[in-house]
Amino acid sequence: MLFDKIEEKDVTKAIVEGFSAMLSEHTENDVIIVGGGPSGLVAGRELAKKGVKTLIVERNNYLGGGFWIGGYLMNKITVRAPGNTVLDEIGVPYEEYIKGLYVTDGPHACSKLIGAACDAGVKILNMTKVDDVVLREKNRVAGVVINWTPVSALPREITCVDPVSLQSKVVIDATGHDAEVVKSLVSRGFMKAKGFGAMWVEKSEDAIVEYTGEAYPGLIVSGMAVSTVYGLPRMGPTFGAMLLSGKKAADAALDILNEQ
Ligand code: 48H
Repeated sequence: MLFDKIEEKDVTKAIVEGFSAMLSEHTENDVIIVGGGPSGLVAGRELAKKGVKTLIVERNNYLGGGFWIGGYLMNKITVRAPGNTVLDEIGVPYEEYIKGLYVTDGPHACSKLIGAACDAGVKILNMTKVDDVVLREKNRVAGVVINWTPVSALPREITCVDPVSLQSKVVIDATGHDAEVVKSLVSRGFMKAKGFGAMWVEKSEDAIVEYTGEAYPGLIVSGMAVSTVYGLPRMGPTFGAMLLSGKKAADAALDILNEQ
């Protein structure tokens, strides 16, 4: 026999015990990042590299969000300088198309970024949808309410399954255009979101990085969610601002953690 002798029950127990230990450990976190797209992955990598206990919650089974493909289902990713510095850091090769605009392969860039976040020590809870927030004194965000995506997603196959909660000192909304965490506060009248603006790449990327930060006590916005909150123009299928917004979101989270 080529393989060691293992029974079915051993395989099941290995999965159950490993998952349960991870989930139990991450009921309390320094930072929870909602959404494992490019901005969430960069933020997670930066924080984990500095020893911050960080969990990414992702509703899909796969991570990467929109970073697998460029526009119009074509799998070339573009990045404007200085966003390419993040590609350099994680060892993704790219070509200069014209001065300041770089092109790389989506699958290579995305899988490297996922690997880099995992290597840094980020833990991932995928197939899990954030449905709501946990609030504390003065309505400060103190965690997220989660459910299995197949239970939570509409149309619901299964009804009447209560969610559970995870606590954290800081939450980062990196859910892209939908700004899902922000939405749960907007629906209660605690904050406002303008909706993302029309496309204007020159204006968009600087503005998104500039506005990345704490948008509500305990809640940082990152990536396209920044555009949705502040009504900033969108940039279309180019990702430099997503990468640098993730870095700035991590810095903002560190500032909050250091103040506590
Ligand atoms: C758990 C969730 C939930 C939820 C969503 O869309 P993303 O790639 O987000 P960003 O901001 O990192 O990058 C945006 C970029 O991909 C893009 O769309 C650009 C640049 N558009 C420009 C333009 O002009 O349109 O990733 C968000 C991730 C996804 O993986 C979602 O599945 C996940 O968040 N997510 N995870 N709970 N409630 N909602």
